Amino acid sequence: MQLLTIPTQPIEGQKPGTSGLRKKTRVFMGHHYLENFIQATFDAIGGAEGKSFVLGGDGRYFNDRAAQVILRMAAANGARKVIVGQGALLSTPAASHLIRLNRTDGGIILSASHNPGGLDEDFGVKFNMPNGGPAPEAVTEAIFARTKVIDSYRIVETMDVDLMKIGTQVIGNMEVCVIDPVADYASLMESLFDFPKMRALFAGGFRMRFDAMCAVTGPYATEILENRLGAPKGTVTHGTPLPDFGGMHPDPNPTWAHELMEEMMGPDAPEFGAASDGDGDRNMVVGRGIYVSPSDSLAVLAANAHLAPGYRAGLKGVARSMPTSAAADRVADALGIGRYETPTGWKFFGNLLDAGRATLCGEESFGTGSDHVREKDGLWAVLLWLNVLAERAETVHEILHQHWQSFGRNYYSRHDYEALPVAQADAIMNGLRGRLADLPGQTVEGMRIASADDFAYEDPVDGSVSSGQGIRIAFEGGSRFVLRLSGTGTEGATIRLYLERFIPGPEGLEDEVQKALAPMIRAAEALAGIRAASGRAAPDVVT
Ligand code: VG1
Ligand code: CO
Repeated sequence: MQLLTIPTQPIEGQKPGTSGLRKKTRVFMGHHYLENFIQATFDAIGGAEGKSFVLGGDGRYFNDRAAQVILRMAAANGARKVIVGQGALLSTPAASHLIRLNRTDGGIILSASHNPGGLDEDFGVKFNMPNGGPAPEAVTEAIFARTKVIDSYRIVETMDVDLMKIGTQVIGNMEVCVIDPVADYASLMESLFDFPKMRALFAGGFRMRFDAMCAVTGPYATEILENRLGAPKGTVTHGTPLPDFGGMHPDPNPTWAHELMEEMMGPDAPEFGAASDGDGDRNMVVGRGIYVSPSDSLAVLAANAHLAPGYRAGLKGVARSMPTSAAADRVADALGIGRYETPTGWKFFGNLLDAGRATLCGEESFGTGSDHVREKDGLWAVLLWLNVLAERAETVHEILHQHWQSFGRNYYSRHDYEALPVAQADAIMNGLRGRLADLPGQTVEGMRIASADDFAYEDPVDGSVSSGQGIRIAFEGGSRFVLRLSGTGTEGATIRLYLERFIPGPEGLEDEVQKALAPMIRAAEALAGIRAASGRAAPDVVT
């Protein structure tokens, strides 16, 4: 086996976004592209010498090849040990758990999450810290800085490791431990939730559908729902991870998980439905005939988490990303616990979780999680819902409607304008940004603007500041819209328009969402002019 130092040159654009580096698969497969980024990552964390890591991905095209390259590079950089999921598979939350469980020095997750996979689709790499959470901005900036000056990378020449064989193999002095990707994660779930009660629920005829969207959650959901909780075989659909996700777009929302939505809204719908994304950190939850928005899901889970054994002692606090609706805030206030508003992306929750300030976290983009790991966790959220359903013996419909009666309802929707020309998207954002100071006090669509700003966050734990995190226009009475650019896309620029309208109740809680938001939608167009500037008649995706 030969240790090689390969000369290379910086490659432009290796800047991690909201969640790791995401590019077209062919770009990642390009000459030295992956190698440069991995070497830059090792360099940015002070080298890999003597360190241990977790490695796995969502099974998309190039996952297996990339894993072999990373193993050879880890060995060449002096790593002591790498724990790999069998078949190079690990869901993002399972990887986070394994980092914590084995106290490794971090982990490398191969995924472009909810982006489609395949030779002509997307690939991604993210680095997670020893706490199991995504690298914070200071680290991703350091990685990016290294990619700009890199002149060589280290790799060993050797045969592929057999990643299907459970057990320990070696590359030079480095151990490669291939493990069952599901077992430790399933035990963690069993420690948090009342499995006997949930088993009894299924034994009593409760029906559920879980759509794994041909992505990584399939084996996890099958083991936990069908094998351990006794849900009938076939409860999990699209349960085998495929390199191109079977052509599906593994984004669990009503648009992309339409098969599940049709079943749940149909005549013979099961009681409960759920879906997860490419790497298993997102979730969508649906009841028979009723869709639960992610913001509402976070609020309902915050109000009911104490019903599950792992959260019986109560929550320390609830954190949500800024564009997520304020529904969870009112639950936190009612519980008398802390609440936090962070920029988009899970990396901003890590400090709050580590410091014991927050127990539950959530994002409007179908992400929910807790302090059991340091990533959002799709299956965890579904199991917490199941545990609540088993305890309360009520339907999703009843639980959601009672929640709105108690707390009021935040009508909520996100409108995505995808793959706009970058200059056009920037012009729209800058146009609105330039007028922020003049907006407060003005009236649009009969609503008075209470405040307008570009969100900046000061981390209450380490004092770091992140600015330019989204333009917020708030109206009197608690309604608002938010505009920000996506940091996960691989083509052009995507503008996300987040719309929210608060109705305290008891009247007006049952309206159709887009209808209830119509004044906000008109106000956003009047002020930001997305449709006027882009010529698009409507958003590409509405969630
Ligand atoms: C999107 C979501 C954000 C989420 C991120 C990663 O980012 O809006 O809430 O944390 O994806 O999720 P952006 O910058 O495109 O809006 V995942 O499941 O891709 O790891
Ligand atoms: Co994801």
